[in-house]
Amino acid sequence: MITDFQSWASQRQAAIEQFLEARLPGADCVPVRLHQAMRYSVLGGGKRVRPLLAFAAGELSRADDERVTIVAAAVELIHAYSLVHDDMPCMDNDVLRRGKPTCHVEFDEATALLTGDSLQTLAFELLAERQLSDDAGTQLAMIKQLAGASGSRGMAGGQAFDLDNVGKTLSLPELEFMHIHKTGALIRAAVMLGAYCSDVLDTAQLETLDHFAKCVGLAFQVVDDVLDAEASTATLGKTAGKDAENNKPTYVSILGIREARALAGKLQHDADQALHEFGEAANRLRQVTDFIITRKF
Ligand code: GRG
Repeated sequence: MITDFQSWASQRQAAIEQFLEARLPGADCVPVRLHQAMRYSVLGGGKRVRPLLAFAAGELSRADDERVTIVAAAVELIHAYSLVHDDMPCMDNDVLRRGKPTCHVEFDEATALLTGDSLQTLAFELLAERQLSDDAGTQLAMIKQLAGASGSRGMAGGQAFDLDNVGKTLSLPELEFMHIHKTGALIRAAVMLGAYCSDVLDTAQLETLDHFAKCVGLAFQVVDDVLDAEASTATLGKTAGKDAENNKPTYVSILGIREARALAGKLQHDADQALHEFGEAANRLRQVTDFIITRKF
């Protein structure tokens, strides 16, 4: 087992890249433009935070690496689809993502729409095509969890709430509600799907892990808001300062930078507390959490 986090993360990021590269339709496969746009939007960029969480949870549950790679890839495809659609003129209207032109800028709007659609369905194809659990019922529950996390009661619902509230003042609980859905649901799914690839954790342990994932999901968003306010476009690889420019309610706009940072620290502490009962077996999850909190982009 690799103990050094940086080596472990690089190895897992490379594994996910290799898997996605092989599993995405080839750039010369008809319809060529759509497949090129899918590959453009997924490959060669991103921190792969959600796959790292799935791998770390898989390590906790001693799951088979091949199975975890598939669920990690599925979650990353949903994430990539959400970024492509979020960047479109009808939503955030952004031109830069992962240091390069957004999908609709590089290709066109119709292609970007179809790219997001196709990445989303490919994610579910992956979850259905191979055995991911020894129990078929568990595998169905995994598919259901990713669908729920992505849909109107998860990420898409959070996005709708976000769009409805541009320019409005939100209370802290309302902001939390939005982010638990928009960003948190997929992060929770990453952790839980990684863990579900084996059956060693009991129901109470899975609930504990879900609580951990909820804290991490919120912490991720708080840090994202701080970075949007403080980091440069060059460092982020996406347009910085968009939240303030678009008059969006964020943890920074409600709490200020200092309090927002303190909240991220508190959420990391809560996440760590949740892992207490797992002892050292959860060290990888602690390391990924630390990476999420201390990231610079
Ligand atoms: C369009 C259905 C639909 C949903 C969009 C997730 C989302 C909902 C929009 C993305 C907009 C955004 C910037 C959200 C803040 C949190 C977030 C998801 C940041 C980007 O994720 P990272 O930092 O990106 O993991 P990389 O590029 O590293 O993968």
